[in-house]
Amino acid sequence: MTYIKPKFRHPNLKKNDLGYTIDYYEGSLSTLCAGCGHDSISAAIIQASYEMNIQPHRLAKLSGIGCSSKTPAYFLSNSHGFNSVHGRMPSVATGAALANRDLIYFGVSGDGDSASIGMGQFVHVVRRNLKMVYIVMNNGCYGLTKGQDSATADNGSKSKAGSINPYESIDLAGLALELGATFVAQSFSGDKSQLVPLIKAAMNHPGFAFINVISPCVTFNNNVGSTKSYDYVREHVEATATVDFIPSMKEIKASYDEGSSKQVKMHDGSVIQLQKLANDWDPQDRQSALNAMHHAKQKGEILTGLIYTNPNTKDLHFTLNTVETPLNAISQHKLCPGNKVLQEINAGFR
Ligand SMILES: Cc1ncc(C[n+]2csc(CCOP(=O)(O)OP(=O)(O)O)c2C)c(N)n1
Ligand code: SF4
Repeated sequence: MTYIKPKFRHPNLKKNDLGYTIDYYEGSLSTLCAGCGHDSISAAIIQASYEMNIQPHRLAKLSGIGCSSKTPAYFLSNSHGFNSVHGRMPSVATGAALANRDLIYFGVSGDGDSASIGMGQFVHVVRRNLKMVYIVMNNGCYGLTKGQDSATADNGSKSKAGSINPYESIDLAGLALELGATFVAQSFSGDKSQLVPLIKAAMNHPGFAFINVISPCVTFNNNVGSTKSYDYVREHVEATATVDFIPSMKEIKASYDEGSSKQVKMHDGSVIQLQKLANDWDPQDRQSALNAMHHAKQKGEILTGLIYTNPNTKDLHFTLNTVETPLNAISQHKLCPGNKVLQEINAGFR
């Protein structure tokens, strides 16, 4: 098999506002199994970045280890990237973001990467409210190491080898909500029309934006009895709302029934337009979002869509009162102002 992607493209491919066609946002040829949900998520990231007119060099992709963490090689090849150690993506993202707040930080992880070895890092990046998009490609197993149950595998779910998972699962979206995340969404790799606007909204969120995407592993966890298989997820998906992301400056064209429609205005004037399916749920009320998640779990449903957001959040840079200029653009004189200034700072602590 060759990993070189053919360069042939239709000459009439549509260009975005920056003059780029969608292939400019692609990566190298995927080496994942044919049908893997992760490839569909990469396609949604490519689509969202193209439609949002993202300058690829303004974005940094970060990941840990796993089939999911390999995907940054398959999207946005013109962006920055750092494939870190298993479960350690959040600390690399924190360091990079604190050094340069001018980039969009896009983290990709797996359920093994985030809910087992990386759990300690995950919870702290949520509570610190680092401004980044954090996507978990959740297949309920360790795909890369041949399909062992992960901590998000549902209690009672059957593995391909026939064993039943005896443990309670960790609900990463619920956990993020409890820890104070201000953007929590859930989706399915097979629902691009929902996933693309969610990714766009997440990229525009001024704090930590979490998207848990159920992403079936066709090789190790797509069997009858698995609750992360394509068939099971399709039968149990329950959307909170249809989602549409309208960038600032764009006219809102769609009209919705009063009562079921909700607009969430973001800091830059863009709007998340939701056509709600559940009347007792308010995406800007954390308690109602938690209730909606608990109800769905009781009914054995997978709640998808934007579950909660607070667009008026303050991120880690605000909390730490950091400088606005990226560290690599600060002059040597300012970074190291000399002994006299150091003495004054030390005197201030006495
Ligand atoms: C420190 C360390 N421990 C264990 C491993 C072995 N390992 C590699 S990937 C992986 C789990 C991958 O599962 P997940 O994050 O869910 O990603 P998937 O492959 O399912 O997309 C494990 C345990 C490792 N690479 N490094
Ligand atoms: S092993 Fe599973 S998660 Fe890994 S590429 Fe194959 S289908 Fe995807």
